[in-house]
Amino acid sequence: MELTEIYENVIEGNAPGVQAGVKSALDQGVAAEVILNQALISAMNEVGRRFEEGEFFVPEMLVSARAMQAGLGLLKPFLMESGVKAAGKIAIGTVKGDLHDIGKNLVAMMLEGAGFEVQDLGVDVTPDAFVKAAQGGVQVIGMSALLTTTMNNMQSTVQALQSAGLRDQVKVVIGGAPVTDEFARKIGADAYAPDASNAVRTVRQLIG
Ligand code: B12
Repeated sequence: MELTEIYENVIEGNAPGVQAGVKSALDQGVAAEVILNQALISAMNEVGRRFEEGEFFVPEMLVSARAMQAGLGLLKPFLMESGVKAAGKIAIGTVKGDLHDIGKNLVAMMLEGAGFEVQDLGVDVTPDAFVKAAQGGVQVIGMSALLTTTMNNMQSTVQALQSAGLRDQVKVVIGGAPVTDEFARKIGADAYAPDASNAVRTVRQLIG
């Protein structure tokens, strides 16, 4: 079965294997969301578990991440449901000190597919860079953090927006594995979303 094969290939860091599996699953009519959730994301969860257990180290995590991204590239056109256009502008980035970008890229991709104009600020984004983006006229600032040590930089960004007098002009939405709804409220963000499809729904609500 393709899904198990894709899952195994992500864990082994076999990018060509992942791509072949994704192509073949798509050819067989397996939905892109199913491939994403049941093969790619669940494999990354297992990679995280193995890292935690000391079975995997950073190099293994990295090759798995590359293999996942190779698969994600093929899913992109299928995940980007077309239709509604120009729903608004959002700038998204991974906060300062944090290099994890798979989730952020996925959220950016889904937002684009939903008709938003997305400015991707990349990784290791300083509060200042978020402020500059807000000055550029986006309606929403999206922040991603995967580390408990970097999630506090979300708060620094909210404060920087405040100091720059921009807090009332932009909505702030945050996400990433360690982030919660409660944390979002605590740091003065407008919203939290647990995954990419909820991110689209949340941003729509914030703007609408
Ligand atoms: C892949 C990976 C890496 C790769 C990243 C490659 C890349 N290009 O992104 C590499 C190897 C570089 C890496 C490095 C490190 N990592 Co790492 N990594 C992971 C891993 C296995 C998977 C993350 C991932 O991509 N998941 C898949 C995506 C799709 O999920 P996601 O990011 O959560 O995103 C979803 C949602 O959270 C949400 N979302 C995400 N962003 C946003 C933003 C907005 C606005 C919204 C609304 C929603 C949203 O939507 C997404 C889609 O559904 C996790 C384990 C895990 N289970 O999370 C560890 C993990 C995050 N890493 C960890 C650690 C410790 C590190 C290192 C410190 C290791 C080291 N000793 O060097 C470094 C830190 C480097 C740095 N400065 O950032 C720990 C963090 C522990 C902690 N509590 O802080 C984890 C949890 C592993 C573990 N179990 O211990 N890592």
